Amino acid sequence: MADPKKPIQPPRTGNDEDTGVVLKTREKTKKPAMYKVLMLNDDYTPMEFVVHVLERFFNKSHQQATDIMLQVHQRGVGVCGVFTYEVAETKVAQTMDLARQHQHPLQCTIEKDGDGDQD
Ligand code: TYC
Repeated sequence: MADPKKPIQPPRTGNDEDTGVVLKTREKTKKPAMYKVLMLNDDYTPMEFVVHVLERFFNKSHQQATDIMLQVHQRGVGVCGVFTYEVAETKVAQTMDLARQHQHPLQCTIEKDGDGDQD
């Protein structure tokens, strides 16, 4: 139940009007920095292995995975996806671990993306 003697307070805003201290108005809207996972070409990793990695760890369809693999094969580098830092790191580790297990020299790297808030 509401207390009838309690004065009704105006709704608070991001700026702290009670103390005159100006706080940041924008609250909880900051987007996380995003990171591209890049795959690099080499002469030895089989094409089918690269397609498999893209399907398994990057959730690509067979067609999408094939397109990305061919882009890397022809141009030297391609984007597997854009993620938060921790997710990007995990996918790179999963890819490189599986490649190592199969003795393929496949390499991935992380690059900061242009999107997200860059304060
Ligand atoms: N160039 C490799 C070949 O001819 C295929 C390949 C594609 C390797 C993409 C790595 O990231 C890669 N077998």
